Amino acid sequence: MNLNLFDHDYSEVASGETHAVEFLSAQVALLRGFAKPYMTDLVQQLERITAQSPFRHLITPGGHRMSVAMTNCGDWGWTSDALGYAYGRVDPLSKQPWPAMPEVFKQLAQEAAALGGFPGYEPDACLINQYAAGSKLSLHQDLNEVGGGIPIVSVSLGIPAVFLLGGFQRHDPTEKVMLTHADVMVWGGVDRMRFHGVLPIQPAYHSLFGEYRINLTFRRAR
Ligand code: MD3
Ligand code: FE
Repeated sequence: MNLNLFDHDYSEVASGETHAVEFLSAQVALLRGFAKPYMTDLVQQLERITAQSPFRHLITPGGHRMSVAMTNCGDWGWTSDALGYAYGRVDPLSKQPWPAMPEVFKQLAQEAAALGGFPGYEPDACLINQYAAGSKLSLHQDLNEVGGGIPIVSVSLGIPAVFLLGGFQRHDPTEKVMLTHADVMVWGGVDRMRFHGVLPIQPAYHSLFGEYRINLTFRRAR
């Protein structure tokens, strides 16, 4: 795959917001540092969400404990159990609805999506992944959401990760992309069904997030 890392655009959205956008593929946009201005609010809201619905290690249908710990906010939350993967309105741990999606999350996702070429984005789910040293996410496709190429917006926080961007078949070659604190990715349209994953996280320390990497992925579940 040809990563046009030098093909820089400088995009502007309705709000007047501008930011440098690197297109890694036709409809995969990388906005380095885009989450910086939102950081204080993001940290505060993450504390509120995880107090209500704590991070937990899900068991896959194959019986494996995931090394990434997860929680959700929004109308729908992604979970996994022995029966399969699915979106639900209730957190199986707290037995309460998932915490509401904070306005600042919605605003960040919407502005990033617009800069990535997807105006009018209305996510109804946000999966929150917590990586410690050694946590990884094997190559997979995200298949539990509605179709139509509606984008996923990803926000990386804390210690760095090497992200694997693959093709449309499991054994297609992958490209490595370093994702660091406050980087935002938007991927939709033709690129929405690409295989992707995260290599085992190296031990590191971040002043705001300690020994962890947190990744928010905004989605349209329904
Ligand atoms: C897919 N999370 O939760 S998001 C997941 O960093 C997930 O926690 C990863 O995969 C994480 O399902 C990656 C970032 C991402 C960026 C670009 C992509 C996923 C992509 C391009 C194509 C397909
Ligand atoms: Fe994924």
